[in-house]
Amino acid sequence: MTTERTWLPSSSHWGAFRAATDPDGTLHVEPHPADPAPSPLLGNLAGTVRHRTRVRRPAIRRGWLEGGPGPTGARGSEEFVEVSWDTALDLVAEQLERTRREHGNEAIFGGSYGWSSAGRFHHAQSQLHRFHNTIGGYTASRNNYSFGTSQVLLPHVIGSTDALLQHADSWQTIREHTDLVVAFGGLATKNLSIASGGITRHTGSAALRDLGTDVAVISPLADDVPPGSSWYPIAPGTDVALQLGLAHTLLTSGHHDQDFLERCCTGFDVFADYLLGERDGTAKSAEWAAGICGIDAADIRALAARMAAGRTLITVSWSLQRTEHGEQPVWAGLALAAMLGQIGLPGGGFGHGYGSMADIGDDAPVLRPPTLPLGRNPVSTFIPVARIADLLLNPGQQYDYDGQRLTYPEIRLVHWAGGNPFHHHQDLNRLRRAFGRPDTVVVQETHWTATARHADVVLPATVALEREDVGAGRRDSHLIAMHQVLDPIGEARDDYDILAGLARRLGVHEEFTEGRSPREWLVHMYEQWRSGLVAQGHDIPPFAEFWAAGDVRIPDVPRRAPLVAFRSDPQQNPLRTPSGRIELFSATIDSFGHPDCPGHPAWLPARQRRGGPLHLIANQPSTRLHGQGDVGAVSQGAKVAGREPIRIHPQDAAARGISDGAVVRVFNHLGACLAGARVTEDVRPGVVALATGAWFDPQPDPVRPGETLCAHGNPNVLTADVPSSRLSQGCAGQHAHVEVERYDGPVPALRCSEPPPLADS
Ligand SMILES: Nc1nc2c(c(=O)[nH]1)N[C@H]1C(S)=C(S)[C@@H](COP(=O)(O)OP(=O)(O)OC[C@H]3O[C@@H](n4cnc5c(=O)[nH]c(N)nc54)[C@H](O)[C@@H]3O)O[C@H]1N2
Ligand SMILES: Nc1nc2c(c(=O)[nH]1)N[C@H]1C(S)=C(S)[C@@H](COP(=O)(O)OP(=O)(O)OC[C@H]3O[C@@H](n4cnc5c(=O)[nH]c(N)nc54)[C@H](O)[C@@H]3O)O[C@H]1N2
Ligand SMILES: [Mo]
Repeated sequence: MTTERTWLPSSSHWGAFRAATDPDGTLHVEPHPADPAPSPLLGNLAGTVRHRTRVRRPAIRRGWLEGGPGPTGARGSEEFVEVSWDTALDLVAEQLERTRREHGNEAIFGGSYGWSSAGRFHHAQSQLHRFHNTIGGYTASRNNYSFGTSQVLLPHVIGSTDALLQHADSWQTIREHTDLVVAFGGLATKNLSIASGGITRHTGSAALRDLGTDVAVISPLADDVPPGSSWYPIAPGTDVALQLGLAHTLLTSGHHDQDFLERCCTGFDVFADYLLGERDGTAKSAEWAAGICGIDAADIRALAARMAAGRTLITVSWSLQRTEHGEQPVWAGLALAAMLGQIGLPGGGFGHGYGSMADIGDDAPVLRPPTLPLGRNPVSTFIPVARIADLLLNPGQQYDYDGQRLTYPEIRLVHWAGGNPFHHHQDLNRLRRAFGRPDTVVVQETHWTATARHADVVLPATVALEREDVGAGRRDSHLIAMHQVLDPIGEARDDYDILAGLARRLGVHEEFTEGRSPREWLVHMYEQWRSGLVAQGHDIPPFAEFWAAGDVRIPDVPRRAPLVAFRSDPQQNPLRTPSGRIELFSATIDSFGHPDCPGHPAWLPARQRRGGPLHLIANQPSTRLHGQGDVGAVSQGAKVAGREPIRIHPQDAAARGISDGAVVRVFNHLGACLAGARVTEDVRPGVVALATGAWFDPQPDPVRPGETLCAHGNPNVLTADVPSSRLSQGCAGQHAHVEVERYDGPVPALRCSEPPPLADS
């Protein structure tokens, strides 16, 4: 017996969809009809939006409510008291007011990094920034966790990130023109589920399957290898050695493009001297590289010959720069491509992020979707985003960033909306100490995440399905009319509504809201977007028509190819680098004098790393987006004994008496977690893989008195809180060194999948 369901359109970072509810509240989700390969992550939604870990009422940590604001070690371990909205908003407004009066707006950290949800208006991070801009500003964060190291490096060496990311060649162009793709960091199909802001048509996995081009995949994991390609199972963290070995082979066999290097690049002479070992006495030959990266010298030479024989695309995944010295694999990859001389030719040259995100290689138009105006932040203080724990722990301390000497301000109040630092940051035990420092921590969250549990005031936010919005990614085929499908849970409010309530108490309601309801904002943002396109001659329907139809096709706009123009005439179309060309030696970077990022791409052995004999890869999860959806069916279905799966090679498992399905303890000098063993030849010997995103669940170790562990398997208890380098201060969380042992103690029940202890006021 089937009843007629009313399907309403909505969207998420993992794809557009339509949803319907049964009278009993069951949520049904179907992919957008135009999506040829919908993401399996849609399967997490139904179990997530109504999960018992939803925050239902405003809640305040008992110690803060009774003892007032101030530094404390109690965050993350005390019960919460549920209060009325008026009480919660009055108290937060009072602390915002006190903080800016006594310490200045700089003492408010509003950087609030995180992906929140799809939807251009209710994007929590944007709402929060707009709100703080209306009350005098905040200490901000700069760059992202995704490719924050490249965001600092690339402007110095190729003038911008856009040329490589926004204007990347499409899979179609690669299919037509490319003979060989050399993919450092692989081409992980799992990552192609995701595009920030949404994606209506997933075309990446099919394009990869039918590429019809030779692909050489350089990765320690087999799942980064599309069918039909050759796998080079490299030792993690050694790609630069391989890249230099390839470059040395090209140089000594005369396969480098001298004309391109002279016309379009600067500094090749310095790099060539380095390859030949003119100054350090070490030639970066294929034999030298083989000794470091574990790929045979003969295979390296053969790969170099193949690269020189046809149209070659060298691509480096974002994961490689999310490591110590993360600039180097990106810069060395660019140098290698420059030596082949094909940068600016279709399907050739250098790519960054193929296999990292769905919108790299997509052929949908690059067009700015409707946008919420954020205003201006009167405070100029910022941190590079991954320095959050240093900021809170070390006020007054100086540090380097992109050639500047900056000082950490003193933060008194932290306000987070739409992000989960207890998911995204490294060394979570250190982050817990850092979160003990401010006077007040306010978190707007949909769920009782670890970040919400470490707050003083938790304000319950609606999820996207509980409100109206318009959704699209930066490169998307459709703009989606996101209808409201569900009533807000409990007393949850939209972030906009929460912030408008604070704005009213602080006397800036009119500035913040401009007098518009959410629906009026949607119409306003849409019509602004539409009028720009109509002026360019596109036919876009008015809002009411768009809303009724459920989506609108985003018009095709001409693709730009800045590197093509540059290549054809570097004098007329210079890059925005000091020389106007690709910099294989950067006098600017060299002048900063950082040993961890010299003036040309270089092999920098990892700093002495304690921790253990196994190299841990903490990559993106295939079963969810970061921590989002971890309580959903797809993520839960992949757990092993209720813990996050860790993959380990049969040799390493046998040596430790670990069998498939066993609970293991993963540990190093920074922390420990439990995980569920998956014994598989899909990982290189000596490597273990534990994806990010299992909800952090710190508990007393049942076996070792006085120690704690994450009972669930969050790898960020094991990653070191060190920057990629002093140049970029980027996130280096992709790698750690660990030991793994069989765990025979009592397996603690998870606390993260229940709300924390809540009391009534
Ligand atoms: N070890 C290691 N760590 C990493 C990485 C790695 O490779 N290795 N990768 C890093 C990368 S690339 C990234 S991008 C980060 C991602 O880190 P985050 O973006 O912080 O991770 P998410 O889990 O997506 O967090 C978004 C949060 O927003 C909440 N949310 C969703 N919708 C709303 C809403 O409407 N309102 C409010 N108030 N909240 C909402 C969700 O519940 C969720 O908790 O992680 C980084 N961390
Ligand atoms: N399903 C899913 N997809 C996602 C996300 C998600 O959470 N879930 N997150 C999205 C986000 S925010 C981002 S920024 C992108 C990130 O995109 P990436 O950073 O590229 O993704 P990762 O999965 O972290 O890493 C990709 C692969 O790099 C390989 N790798 C790691 N270390 C090394 C090394 O030293 N050498 C070599 N050669 N390979 C190595 C690993 O095998 C890993 O599978 O992913 C996006 N896509
Ligand atoms: Mo990311």
